[in-house]
Amino acid sequence: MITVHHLNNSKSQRILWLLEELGLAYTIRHYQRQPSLMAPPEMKSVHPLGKSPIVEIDGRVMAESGAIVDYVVQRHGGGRLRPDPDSGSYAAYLELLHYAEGSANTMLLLNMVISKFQVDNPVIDGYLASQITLHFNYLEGLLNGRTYFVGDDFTAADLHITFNLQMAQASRLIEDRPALLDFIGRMERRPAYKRAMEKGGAFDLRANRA
Ligand SMILES: N[C@@H](CCC(=O)N[C@@H](CS)C(=O)NCC(=O)O)C(=O)O
Repeated sequence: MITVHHLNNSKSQRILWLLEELGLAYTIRHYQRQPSLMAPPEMKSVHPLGKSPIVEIDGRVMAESGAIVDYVVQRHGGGRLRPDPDSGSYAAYLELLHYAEGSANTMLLLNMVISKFQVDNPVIDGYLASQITLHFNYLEGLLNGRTYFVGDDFTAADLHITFNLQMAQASRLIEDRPALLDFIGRMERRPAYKRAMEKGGAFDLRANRA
């Protein structure tokens, strides 16, 4: 049995959605963000970082959403939701999977911190603006003329990057990027996404904004 320690309005939404896409059985333990938006302290009794998601699977406890997605797809996906490792798309799949929580999340977190603490520094503002343009041009370019980010089929990398795009949407960073907004809409209309939303409870990333 898989247990997802699910914090509201957080990256554990990815894991619920993934498990729904794969039709795997799981239970959810729900946690609510504190007024500070931090996770409640009891999550630290499950994993020392106490951040979401945390998943109990195959007798171990895992944190880091990208690693969890990769592990579940490899060990329990039966070849679904990823390109064949011998295909040309596999490297691009892995790249996007790691990019989401690496480069993309760094930029989004920087944006969140700067707006939350109302940092007013033209050098920092200029750097951030250039990074936002760089990363969303990159993502738009990857999707240009395509239905999914990698190959012809929906993969776990599409699922994984959706959270970053939803964060960007909530922070009004991609209002002028219809292809990315259209992608989010298509992902949110997937039946497995809707089931994950029903089971995970209210999900609104605007609540995490400054
Ligand atoms: N890179 C980690 C990020 C984990 C993380 O920071 N999760 C956030 C929710 S999206 C969290 O738990 N925030 C509350 C806190 O830091 O206490 C992952 O992808 O799992």
